[in-house]
Amino acid sequence: MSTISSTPYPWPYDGQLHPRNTALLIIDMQTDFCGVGGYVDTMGYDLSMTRAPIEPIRALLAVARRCAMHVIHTREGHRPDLSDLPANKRWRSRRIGAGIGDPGPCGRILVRGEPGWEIIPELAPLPGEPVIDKPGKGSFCATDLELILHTRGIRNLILTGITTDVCVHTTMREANDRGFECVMLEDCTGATDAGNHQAALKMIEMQGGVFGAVSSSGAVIDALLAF
Ligand code: C5J
Repeated sequence: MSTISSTPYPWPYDGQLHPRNTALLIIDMQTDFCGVGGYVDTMGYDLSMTRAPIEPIRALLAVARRCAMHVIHTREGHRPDLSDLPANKRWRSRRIGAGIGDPGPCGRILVRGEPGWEIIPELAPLPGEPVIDKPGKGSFCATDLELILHTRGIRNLILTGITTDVCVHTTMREANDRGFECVMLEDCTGATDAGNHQAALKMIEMQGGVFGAVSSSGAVIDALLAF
């Protein structure tokens, strides 16, 4: 039996924690969400909030790789011809002055292949680590993530990345509904709004852990070092 210290219950629920059945999921750590000149910066948000998780994720990633735990990255982005960009998503982004598909300081905003869409160098994927390209907020919608998880025998998901209240939360909800056992790490996530970050974490803990549990990178590192 192995669990990590987390709220509202020690995670995972059944004590079946092992690097072989668990994945570190790193969501959307792209320049567009945390870099100067990217989408979030162009919208005018404080980048320190979405950059805060970089170092905690980097430290956890190093330990996860040493323990041969599964590591999976995601990127939000659209095809260059924008055929997978819903008109309302584009319209809303243009309202706030950062039109998806429009040119910006880091290339076309949230378009696959552009500099802003790349994962930041500090957290660059290694060969063999799957990278899931997704057109939406959730990582399961219009992707092969679920198939990859099943193929690898993964049933526990450690959720990190940005933003807490949007892509990370949507992915946690999607995963929970599919029967995966999820934990979100509070220091390895960040939002464009501090209140939303806190609220997103609080929502997980209601109803006995309605979407899973909340923990920190330190608790996961402690557990991994025991393997
Ligand atoms: C957003 C994301 N916030 N990765 N995307 O639009 O959370």
